[in-house]
Amino acid sequence: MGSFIQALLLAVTMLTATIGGVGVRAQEAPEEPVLDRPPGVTVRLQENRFRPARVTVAAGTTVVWVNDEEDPSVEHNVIARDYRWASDNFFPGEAYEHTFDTPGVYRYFCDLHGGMVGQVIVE
Ligand SMILES: [Cu+2]
Repeated sequence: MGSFIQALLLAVTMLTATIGGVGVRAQEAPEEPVLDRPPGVTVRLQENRFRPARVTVAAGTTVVWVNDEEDPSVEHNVIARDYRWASDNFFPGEAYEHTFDTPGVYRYFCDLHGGMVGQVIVE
């Protein structure tokens, strides 16, 4: 029984260390996860705007939206105007991604901030 409890404690300790490690890394270098991703296009969410607000990409490209607000309490979301895809709300340091396989013009917005709109042109 003693060894079982020891094993359980060890597992909890390792899990806590893992969670703590992820949290620290995300706070110190919020852009790092983006750099680790396969080639794609990044749109930054800053000052309640999408930057750049319009990107043109090849079919099959993954677009990554990164909440880059300085105020850690400012959430955003990314919602297709036709509602075919949508993120949940996400905080600074977090990201949402969507892969565009079909050519066309894809308009989107953040429903938390009026006028926060953008578009992805897929060629
Ligand atoms: Cu927003």
